[in-house]
Parts: sequence; structure tokens; C-alpha cells
Amino acid sequence: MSIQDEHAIRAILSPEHGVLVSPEGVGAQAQGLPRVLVTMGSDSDLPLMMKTVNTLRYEFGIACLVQINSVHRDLRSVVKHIENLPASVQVVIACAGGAAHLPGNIADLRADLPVIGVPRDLGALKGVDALLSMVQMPEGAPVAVMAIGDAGAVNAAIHAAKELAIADPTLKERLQTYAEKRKARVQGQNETLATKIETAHS
Ligand code: RP5
Repeated sequence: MSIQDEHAIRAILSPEHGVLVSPEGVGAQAQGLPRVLVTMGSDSDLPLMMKTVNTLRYEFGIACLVQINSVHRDLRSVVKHIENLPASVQVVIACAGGAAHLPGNIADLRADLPVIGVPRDLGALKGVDALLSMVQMPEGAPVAVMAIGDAGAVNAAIHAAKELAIADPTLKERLQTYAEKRKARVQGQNETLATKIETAHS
């Protein structure tokens, strides 16, 4: 690893830039440079977004930065954080619930980065409000919006991996392995189907 890389990692580990997470661990235990920012409006979104973080690191070996950014409680810090992301970050995944303005705001702040939105299933409208807030972006500020909740959180990680895989053959292979695992799950379900029908019948 070059001295520049080491300096970059040290800078990343400062609270200003969020928490670095990689397959090796969190913060000081993490290794490599972050390729994805996983951000959210509140740490109440974190249980949902751990599905994104864990899919990125364990399925695809992608290091990410995790950071809370609230456009409704501390907009000035959001602008500062997003304008000063480490240069290694190539994709942003942003989760919010309710009136979910975070992904669209990031799409405006960063003309150079793709933004993936994850609507959280929350409150009276159960995520439909967040979904519509993210998907109805005006022309010029695109947000790639995933499904509400758990499936969206996992799919955001897969979508980010696909974007990075355009220039990364290793990631293409990991995506293929991931797809094979999903196929094997269906095969496994078919193999145990007769027993399950028999058990349900008796
Ligand atoms: C949004 O408000 C956050 O993304 C979160 O989904 C929601 C509620 O936040 P808390 O009141 O739980 O902090 O900005």
C-alpha cells in the first residue's frame, strides 16, 4: 500500500468522513479504501442499512463508508460531508424514511456520482411516502430507487456492485457466484418439496 493510500485511510477514519467498514472489520480494523458511501437520515435506519453494509462486505468484498446525514436536522453538515467525500467513493447509497429528501439532495450536490435510494418502511404510510419522495425526482437529479425495506436494502448493495463491476472483472465474478447461490436455493427448495407436501398433508 502506498503512503498516499495510508494517508487517505487515516483521513477517512476521522469522524468527519464517517466509519470505514470492510470485510476485515469496522473503523481501525477495516482495510482498503471505501468504494461506496452508505448514508442514512438517522441511526434508527441502521438496522435496515446493515443489510446493505453486510451484503457489500461479505458477498462482494466491497469496503464502504457509513455516515449519518440528516437533511432535516443538520443540512449544513450534509453539504460539507457530501462535497468532501474521499475520491475513492464511486457510488452513494442513501436511505431515509418519511419525507425522504436525502438521496435527491445528494444527487444534486454530486453531479459525478450515481445515487441509489432505499425507502425505509416507517410510520403511518409504511414507506410509500419515502418511495414517492425518492422516485419523483425532477429531471436532472436522478435517483435509482430500490424496493421499500429489506429487499431494497440488499438490492442497493447488489446494484452498487454491478455499477462498480463495469470496470472490475473480480466483482463480475463475485456477482456471478452470488447469482449461482440464489439458483441453488431454488434447487434446494425443489429437492425438499415432496417431503414438505407429505408433512403438510398428514
Ligand atoms: C428520516 O426520518 C430518517 O431517515 C428516518 O428514517 C426517519 C426517522 O428518524 P428518527 O426520528 O428515528 O431519528 O430522516
